[in-house]
Amino acid sequence: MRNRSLFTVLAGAALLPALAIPALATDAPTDDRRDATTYQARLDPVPHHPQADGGSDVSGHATLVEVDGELKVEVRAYGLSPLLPHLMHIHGELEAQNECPGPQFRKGGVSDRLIETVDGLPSYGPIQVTFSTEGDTSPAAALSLGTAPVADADGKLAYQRVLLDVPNDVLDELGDLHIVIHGSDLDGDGMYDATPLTALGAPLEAELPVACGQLEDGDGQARGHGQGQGQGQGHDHGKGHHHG
Ligand SMILES: [Cu+2]
Repeated sequence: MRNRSLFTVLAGAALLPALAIPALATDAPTDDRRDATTYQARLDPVPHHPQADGGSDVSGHATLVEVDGELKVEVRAYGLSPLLPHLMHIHGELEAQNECPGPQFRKGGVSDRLIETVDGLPSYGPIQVTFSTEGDTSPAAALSLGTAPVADADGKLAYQRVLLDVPNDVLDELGDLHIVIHGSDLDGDGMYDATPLTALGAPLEAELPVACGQLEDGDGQARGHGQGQGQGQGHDHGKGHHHG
């Protein structure tokens, strides 16, 4: 039963990849920028054991702009499993320091060579916000593959949405929180396998964290609103491959 409903959800998501790439050229009127605060995160691969992660090598960039309690989110990521939905969240313990997990967090769960979502919780903290394509953006939607953004055939993902229901205590703490992207087709069969299940009760491939980045107050003077592929952000990407 569980497997069947998972496949139904995945099939639905795969049929509607266009939904994941909203071309919002004209968006909310943020021009007057009252009290706008910008946060940026460089997303780097989660350090699974390289022989256990199916060659996963996901990078990306997130820009969050908070204006009057609304949160405009833009995420671009590369190297994701193509044509599959990728759960994305803001993680973090409020009023605490958080960080992206290092290799020492591989322990536990299905595999001691993978950093499963639960394995990483002590590092990046619990889910606070879900970057869904529509509807609920709360932690309740954290595992909803049907509304998760879908990567294109090249493994690229572009997500943009204005979130209206982010709690104020989360908005106040954004500078201490993290963005995590999930989902890796470990065996490369073009789908998320229904098993094994992790401690979350979710299929490992669908929930495996693949990229993580710390949000930093990027205020200054928003260098290049709507920046392109993340170059010139003052970070050395080091990876040198952006998959087109
Ligand atoms: Cu997450």
